[in-house]
Amino acid sequence: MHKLSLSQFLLEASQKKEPVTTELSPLLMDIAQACKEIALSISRGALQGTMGSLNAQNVQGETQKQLDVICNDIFIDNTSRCGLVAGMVSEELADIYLPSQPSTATNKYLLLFDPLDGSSNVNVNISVGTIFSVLRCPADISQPQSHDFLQAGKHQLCAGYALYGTSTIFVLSTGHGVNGFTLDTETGEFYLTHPDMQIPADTQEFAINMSNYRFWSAPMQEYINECLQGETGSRHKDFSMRWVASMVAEIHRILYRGGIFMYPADSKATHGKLRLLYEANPMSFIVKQAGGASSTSFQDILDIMPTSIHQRIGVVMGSKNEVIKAVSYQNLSH
Ligand code: AHM
Ligand code: MG
Repeated sequence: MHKLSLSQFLLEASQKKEPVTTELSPLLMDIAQACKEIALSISRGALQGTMGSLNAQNVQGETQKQLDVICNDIFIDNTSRCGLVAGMVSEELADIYLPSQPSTATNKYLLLFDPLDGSSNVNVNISVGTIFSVLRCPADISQPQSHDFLQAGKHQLCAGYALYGTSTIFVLSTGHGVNGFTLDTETGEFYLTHPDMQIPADTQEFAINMSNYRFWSAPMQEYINECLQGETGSRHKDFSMRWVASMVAEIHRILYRGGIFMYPADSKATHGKLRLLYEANPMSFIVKQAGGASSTSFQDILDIMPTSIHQRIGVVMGSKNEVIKAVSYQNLSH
């Protein structure tokens, strides 16, 4: 069986005259390399003595794990080299990061990432991931500042994630659909295994942290109540529920077989839990490219004009018709 490697895939995209993919290819190969190294580091966690927490908190006030910091360093090391990145935003860094060698490329990019999403799962051997987003660096800016990163998600040039699960899968969109590549641990190459991923428009599976029920808005409670009533309720169909507490695993499952993923803003987390620039936006870009939808319940996530680099947001995303349905409860309440 002929297998198409990630580098061959990017070359073919260049031949099809996809300018963004062509320009970003060196950076995408560096990101893929970072993800391979992160996969290795995570898999060796207990053996290399890196499973613990640090006596430190990140800018979100969350306790950092040793692996959060290690994965952040791996990601920065690998992506600073190609000379295309003018600046970075990471979940693990309070401020923006500028590579020590300023980019001299004509077209420069901004890289935003969560190096180890779902890291509370890492000690218990459950899937975690890396999420990334690429924006254009404004013209004539070689040393970007925080405000240069505050661009609506619809302006992303590229987004992707790596899922470290039973195998390592790298999923990518440069605005021409969504493709998934599996790491062959024998050759060290990613190969195309999930071409043109499409999210089914309808679903009978939802993902939400039910323990937050009492904090949700009345429309969100009502939506979930009706899912739980199943065949006997107004939805006339039974639903199943999943919650991995690892957004990358959740979204990957939805890309594969449909579903709706929700982490709404509520009375406990009034701005939501997930971060707009390096969690909600890249995942929304991928979900939309795969035919799905994403919303805060009030607004399309990709239309939001960010106000700060670590901004949080409520999230409802996945199968298009189910997202429309979930958001409609909110609208009915007005
Ligand atoms: P993190 O970036 O600190 O790992 O937090 C994000 C994660 C998501 O992957 C997941 O959807 C969510 O937090 C789980 O939250 P909870 O533990 O409240 O269920
Ligand atoms: Mg995260």
